[in-house]
Amino acid sequence: MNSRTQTLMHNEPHMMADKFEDDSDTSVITETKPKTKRPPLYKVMLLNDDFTPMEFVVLVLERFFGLNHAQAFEIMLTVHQKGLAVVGVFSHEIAETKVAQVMDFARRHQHPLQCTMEKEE
Ligand code: TYC
Repeated sequence: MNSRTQTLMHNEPHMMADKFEDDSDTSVITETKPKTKRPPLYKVMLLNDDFTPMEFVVLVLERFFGLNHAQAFEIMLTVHQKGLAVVGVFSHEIAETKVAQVMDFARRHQHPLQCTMEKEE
């Protein structure tokens, strides 16, 4: 039984005709609560590399993740120093779009910048 299902069983006092067939009164009530499950969220991450210019990463964070210049610079530095950072958390569809936009923008400018997504646990 899980948290969404409650089962109530009840056996009335009874006389059994023989000990192998118990057809006595038994009631079973099962209530199932309708459960709405929230969709999973996905972390979008930027990865560090040795070649993409810092200002290009800042521009990416401003353009595709709606950060102001100070926020963008701070997250760029975190990626530079730690190797990667989560830059946002989104639905699967939005996360996929962000990754595609960043990868396409980097490719068009011939920078090796990598952007990935991962399910949030
Ligand atoms: N490490 C790069 C440099 O020194 C800057 C950089 C930061 C690159 C963040 C990628 O996701 C990145 N030019």
